[in-house]
Amino acid sequence: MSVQAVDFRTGPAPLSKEARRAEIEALFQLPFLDLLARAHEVHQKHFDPNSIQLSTLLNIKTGGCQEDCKYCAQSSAYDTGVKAEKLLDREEIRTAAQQAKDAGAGRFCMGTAWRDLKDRDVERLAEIIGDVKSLGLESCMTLGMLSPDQAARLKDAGLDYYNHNLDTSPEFYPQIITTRTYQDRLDTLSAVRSAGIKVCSGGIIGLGESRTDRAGLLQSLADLEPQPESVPINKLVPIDGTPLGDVPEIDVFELVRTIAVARILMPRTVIRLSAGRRSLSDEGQAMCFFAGANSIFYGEKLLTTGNPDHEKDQVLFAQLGLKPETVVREMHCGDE
Ligand code: SAM
Ligand code: DTB
Ligand code: SF4
Repeated sequence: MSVQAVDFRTGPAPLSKEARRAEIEALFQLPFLDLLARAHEVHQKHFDPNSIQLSTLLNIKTGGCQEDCKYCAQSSAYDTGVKAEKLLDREEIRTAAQQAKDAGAGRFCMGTAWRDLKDRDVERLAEIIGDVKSLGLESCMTLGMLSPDQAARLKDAGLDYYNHNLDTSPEFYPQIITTRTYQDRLDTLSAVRSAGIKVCSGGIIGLGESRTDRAGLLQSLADLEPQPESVPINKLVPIDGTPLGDVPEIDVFELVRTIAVARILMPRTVIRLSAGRRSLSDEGQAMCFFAGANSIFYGEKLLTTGNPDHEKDQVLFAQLGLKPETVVREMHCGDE
């Protein structure tokens, strides 16, 4: 029998990527209730499990995107009925941010259907960030690929978070997007991190990927150093006209498992139950919160599709005893 040599100065050799992937898949394979119990224990240790962070999303530039993301309503490659529009006016965005704040949101997230940020737009976006910050909201933008200089300028303007998703595993990715690479996405995340902006990065489940791909997505996210402050887990919202418009819906237990594994792998990260809540029952959402989700998109619209309205979410919070918080803070336990 061969015995792995251990260097006693450095401890056992770190696991290979393949071995780590196998460990993550083994978490997915735990009996459902055991997995939930483990995830909830981690959640309780790091967060108040009854607190939930609320982010409101506004599409500030709709449609006409040159990328070919197979799930997306805004790609010009597919006929989805979404028309291309101009960047919204500063005043319109400020009004929407004020309304989000009045409704109880703590963060205002702005998205553009762009492949990448153009230098000519940077100063307008900097003004918009200033407006959102002046209302006392956290700011987040998702504008496609960013250069290090652009990220530094957005940081100067006061941007708190940048959202840029890895979407799926590196292996499955080329089946979903061909117009930019996984490495392009990692490069943008690295520019964001170097600029000192907090990283929001997650993915989508229900694209037709395997469980190994879901494990691979979480592995890629958990391997970022440091790990993202925010991880949105989106359940595919099927869009007519896209190549994924009629893929079979993912099982709710698989969504809950994905959130639970994310919570175990990224104990200090705020995990957002993102797109797809309209297709979940209240009980399904409650399981996601128990498994470790502690943030949602709050407000009746995502980018081009619907989301539960404020009133419906407020009823659910009351039923579950969840306290909406503008900022959910990780508790320092000092033992890891
Ligand atoms: N254009 C920018 C980009 O892709 O980086 C920013 C906006 S983009 C719409 C942000 C993310 O939303 C995608 O990466 C994907 O994870 C998620 N998303 C888009 N369409 C979705 C859908 N139909 N269902 C679930 N998630 C979706
Ligand atoms: C994220 O992870 N999910 C949001 C946000 N980041 C930009 C987008 C969800 C989009 C859902 C489909 C739509 O409304 O077009
Ligand atoms: Fe464009 Fe973003 Fe949609 Fe991809 S996800 S097509 S980059 S708007």
